[in-house]
Amino acid sequence: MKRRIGKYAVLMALCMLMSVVLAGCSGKKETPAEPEILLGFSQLGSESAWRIGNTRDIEEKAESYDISLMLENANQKQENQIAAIRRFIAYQVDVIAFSPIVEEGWDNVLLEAKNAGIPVILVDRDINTETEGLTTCLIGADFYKEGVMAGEYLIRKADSLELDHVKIVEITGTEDSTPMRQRQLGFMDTISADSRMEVIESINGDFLKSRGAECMRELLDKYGPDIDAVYSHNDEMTLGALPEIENAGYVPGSDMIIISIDGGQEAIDALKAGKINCVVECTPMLGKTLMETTLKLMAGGSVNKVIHPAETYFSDEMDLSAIPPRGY
Ligand code: GZL
Repeated sequence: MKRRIGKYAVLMALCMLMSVVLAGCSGKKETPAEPEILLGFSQLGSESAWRIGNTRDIEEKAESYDISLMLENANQKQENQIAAIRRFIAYQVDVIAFSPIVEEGWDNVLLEAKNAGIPVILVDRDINTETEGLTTCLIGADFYKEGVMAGEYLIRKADSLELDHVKIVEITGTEDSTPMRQRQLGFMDTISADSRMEVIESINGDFLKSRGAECMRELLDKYGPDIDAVYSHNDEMTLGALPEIENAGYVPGSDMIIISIDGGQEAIDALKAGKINCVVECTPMLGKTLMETTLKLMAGGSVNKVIHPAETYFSDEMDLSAIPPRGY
């Protein structure tokens, strides 16, 4: 903030001078422009349509809320996010926001931000720490609930197909990330009481399309026709898996129940085509809430510790024609 006080003093003096001159001419009292708010945002990468949509939305909303945005893309590396946060501190931004790629390993750099007096907003994903007060709030989905919605759908689908046993393969997101941990926990907690359900293997696809394809090939080689259901933690991996299922001679959505999470346009199109049975929504449109929270913090206001967006699911149980364009 010190770095910018000098600049503000000059700016304010110029504004005062201008307003005096103009008032002298027009007789109207001008109020000086509000100093800009500088938000530093560390985005974890560009691994999926969800992430690209999230970045685009944050950039668009920063512009519409007139907040100056310093956005750095970490290309899926935690060390790049830590370095970006240190740059934001050195630049004395007003607020830091970031989407932590994994939950652990943030205490030191967040302590530096705290000591610099810069509030930190978590976007999309959470951190796991014993230290209180490192972050101000979390703006992001209830991933546990997404896992529950996926599990509840599978139970209803098993009922409607009158299945007495459901062998499930799970393709998980990035190891130790909040969505991976919570989507798995919510799903397992929901199906565990149903004796028909059996998870025969869980494999890490890192939220990537290419890894989703590799994982599905491996699972088909191992289990082939024994697979009754695929639970995939994001659309990208699902969209990588679908062609592998078809290449192996199976019909996704019929021979195997396919459940995915995110709700991007391509997955919704596959749902409408009957290749996916259920898509749980996870909105990337967090920019508006991030900007409003930033403005509130800068005005000295208080914010909720956790801010979850409203989310739903889409499935072959409903009229899919009414789903509006997804925007990501
Ligand atoms: C979820 C987000 C996940 C998406 C993936 O909020 O963190 O990361 O589900 C993305 O598509 O890679």
